[in-house]
Amino acid sequence: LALETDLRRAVARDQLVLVYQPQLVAADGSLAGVEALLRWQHPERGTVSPLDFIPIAEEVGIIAELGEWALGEAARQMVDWRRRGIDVPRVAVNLSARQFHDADLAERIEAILAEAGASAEWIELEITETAAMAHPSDAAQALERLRDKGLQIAMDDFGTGHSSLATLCKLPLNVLKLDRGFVHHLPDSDTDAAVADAVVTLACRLGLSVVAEGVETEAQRQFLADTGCDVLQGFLFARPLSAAALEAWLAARG
Ligand code: G
Ligand code: G
Ligand code: MN
Ligand code: NA
Repeated sequence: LALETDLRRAVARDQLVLVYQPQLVAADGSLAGVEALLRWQHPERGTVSPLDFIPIAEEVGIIAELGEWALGEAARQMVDWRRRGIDVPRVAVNLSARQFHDADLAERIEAILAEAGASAEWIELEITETAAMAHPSDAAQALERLRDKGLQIAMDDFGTGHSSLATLCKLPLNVLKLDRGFVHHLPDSDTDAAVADAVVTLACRLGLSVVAEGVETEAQRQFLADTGCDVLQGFLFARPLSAAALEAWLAARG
């Protein structure tokens, strides 16, 4: 497969980039952080979505390399922003289910951050509910080691997987990300409103914060803020932006 061969060379050829989507504090609109999202700039195909190449990377066994590149790049970007006085409090980086099963994940992550000169407190790792629940006791151990090193842990796409609530309560999480599938039909859908409300209540009782993703309308923003979501992310505020475009976006907000 041509794409697979190309992907194996993408890191060495500098074809991967990160884009950054702002996450805003619901209460006052200030910047809570950004989510880093991978893009592959293919010389002939143009920009390839992670939806298309992450599964290939997982299948051919190079997801760790891609994931570690993304973490290192996000960490280097944070160091650069700090040095230049650009205040981005935190960056969220997605982890694939496969990476998550590396026995030495925490040590590798620590080494990547050390090499970049980045602090663990600046980094939030996003893992999907499906990844965490596939092997919950391994997940709990791996997450505990990451949290001990000072990283924040977010459960991505929350509500779409098969969490047993008993298992969820045992995971050392900091954040639940309400899946955008539950946000899309707000505020009209009574069932989605009930889900959003239940997730906020659960998170609050467990001492976690809630990030709502896929916020596209002012009515959704208002509803989610009123419901008690802590942080909001979506096209209403900004699309995923290149580092330079994010800097311009921040400067324009004052
Ligand atoms: O930006 P969006 O279309 O870009 O992302 C699509 C999907 O790809 C999302 O589910 C997102 O979590 C995933 N994704 C984006 N960047 C990364 C990454 O660096 N690593 C992993 N494992 N998944 C990513
Ligand atoms: O699965 P994960 O949450 O990591 O994916 C982030 C994905 O969500 C990316 O593909 C990103 O481009 C997309 N995204 C971000 N904001 C919005 C939004 O407001 N609406 C929609 N439809 N997608 C969004
Ligand atoms: Mn994510
Ligand atoms: Na998500």
